Amino acid sequence: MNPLLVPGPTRVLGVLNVTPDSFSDGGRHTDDPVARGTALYTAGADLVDVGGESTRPGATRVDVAEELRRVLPVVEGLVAAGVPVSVDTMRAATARAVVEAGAAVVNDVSGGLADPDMAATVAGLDCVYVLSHWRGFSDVMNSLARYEDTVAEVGAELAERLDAVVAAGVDRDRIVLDPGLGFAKRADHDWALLARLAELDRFGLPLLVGASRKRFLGALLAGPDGTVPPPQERDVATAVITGLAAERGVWGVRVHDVPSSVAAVRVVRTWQDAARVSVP
Ligand code: PMM
Repeated sequence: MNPLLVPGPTRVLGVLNVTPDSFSDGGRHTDDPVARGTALYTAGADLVDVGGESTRPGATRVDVAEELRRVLPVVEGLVAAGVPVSVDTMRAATARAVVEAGAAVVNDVSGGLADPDMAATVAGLDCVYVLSHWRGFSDVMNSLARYEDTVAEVGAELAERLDAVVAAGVDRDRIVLDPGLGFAKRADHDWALLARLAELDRFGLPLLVGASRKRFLGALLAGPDGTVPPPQERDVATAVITGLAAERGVWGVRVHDVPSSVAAVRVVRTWQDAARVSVP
């Protein structure tokens, strides 16, 4: 089994967006992304998730050359510093280049749908593959947020993608599933998926949850006058979700604020350990 997937405490993936336009930290970390990524690792992240293309609603796409120009030097720098790296990309060419540069995880928010070559490419690479639920690119995804039964449909669509990716040659035992919170989902869809996460356990695969600072938390925390707090003020709510997800046994959480989620995972682990010993 890939060492990253050996059962253990919930992994914390620290977000490192190397983009000028990501919704919560776009443009803030472009000065010295390797230093920022190394700091996330030092703060307790198990992996640093490097992304060169914003997936925020309405974002426009960058081409593969630009994506590689943004992420490859950062991956190389982090790998050289001994930091385990995941790369957030929907492109097969980028996935290949970053894994060849030492990245351990390909985090594809499109579940292989955005690039028809992704699954076959990942099949030939030595990496973990995060397969997320997705229905369409950022410019159209909000119009695709229609469900009769969100959890059942997301589960069925994940099952379809899982079959396709496995048929293309990716070993099932290196796949992580992600419900894709916020991707073609409204707040009530996101909450339903979190509340019924256990229904995704039927795949017998590790789960990743990416709730960090997302719109549904902004809506949750809106003031009485409807003012929505900025993404940076949603970290406490994010850490609570990390704790609940850890308690449920998810494999990983993808977060912007690493220390608060590391603390949440540690609380849950210590609580669970204490429940197993008898103290006089
Ligand atoms: N969300 C974002 C980007 N990448 N990857 C996974 N696996 N799951 C997610 O929920 C996810 C992701 C969205 O936003 P950001 O990078 O702008 O925070």
